[in-house]
Amino acid sequence: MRVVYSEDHRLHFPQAELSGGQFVTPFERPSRVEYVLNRLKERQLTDIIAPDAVDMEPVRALLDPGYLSFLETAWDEWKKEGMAGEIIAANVPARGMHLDRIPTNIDGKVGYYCHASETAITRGTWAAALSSVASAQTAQRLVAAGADSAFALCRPPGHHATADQYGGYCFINNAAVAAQMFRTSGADRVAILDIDFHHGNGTQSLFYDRSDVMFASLHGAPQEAYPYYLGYADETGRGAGEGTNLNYPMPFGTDYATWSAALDDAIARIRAWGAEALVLSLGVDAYKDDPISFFRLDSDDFTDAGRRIGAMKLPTVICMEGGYAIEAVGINTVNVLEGFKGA
Ligand code: 7XA
Ligand code: ZN
Repeated sequence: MRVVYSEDHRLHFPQAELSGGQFVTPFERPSRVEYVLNRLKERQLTDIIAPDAVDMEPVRALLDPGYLSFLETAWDEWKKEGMAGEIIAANVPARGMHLDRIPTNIDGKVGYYCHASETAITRGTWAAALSSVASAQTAQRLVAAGADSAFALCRPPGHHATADQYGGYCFINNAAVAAQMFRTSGADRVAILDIDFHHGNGTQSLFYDRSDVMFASLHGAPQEAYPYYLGYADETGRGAGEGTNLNYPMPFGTDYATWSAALDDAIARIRAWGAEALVLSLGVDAYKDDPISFFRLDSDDFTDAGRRIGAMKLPTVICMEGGYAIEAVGINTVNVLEGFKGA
């Protein structure tokens, strides 16, 4: 399986994440990618290429122009305003406030376009986010041209990013852009399967009203887990999209037996719906030792999950999302890829 990856991910390296009332070294850090690359090489998966230049058209087709312009200029505006540190949202429009009037002050704009303040923007965030979505786009083009699958080693990840908000370490929704590109390259029905521990609220929101893209997500129940305010089982889609949104929230301590039963159900629903192409949002933070998650999957379980997903035999783009048990991120990610290929 070809791997697409850009060294420009390193341009996004925040020094701080707001966690537990403290500033800590971000869990989402550049070395995550190094662990995956090292493991790929250990397993002789060395067909690794750099992405083509980003194509903004499919990005613009999905995302709000004001949001894209904000991401592009936020760092310069922040510095011009005399802010000393990294960009961290300190104010957000809360219940009862205007959700439709965008402040001109950068501090106000940051809150408007952000949904979670753990995520910092730095000087290189925009360039890194573009390189990440470029990897997803190149992977999609490879698959559209006939490869059975390709792995986009995206960083920063994307599945929490909506049309106009960043958060959860995500800025541009890489998987959503790949799905949109499958639509324009001829697939009538595209499924996005999200196995990251966290609900893919951004992906859900981007396709919630659409009947041509199915979204299925296995995740920690929102009562207990970030992103907290979306991801319930009764969110099934709206209007034309009714029935094409599938959420599988699961409680603290969920093991592979329960998790894989949900996976099988999602796979059966995607198959029955008639998906012609698949985008896999691959987070490996359902791992038992992940520091910010609470499922109990073991490394071997990721191989089995990859096998089950590969058995769908759909043209598949795999986009990297989360996973923070740093020593195991490479093993677990590559286990999914090997299981997928072995199916
Ligand atoms: O899949 N998403 C992640 O792995 C990011 C989760 C961010 C949690 C931070 C909570 N403040
Ligand atoms: Zn996650």
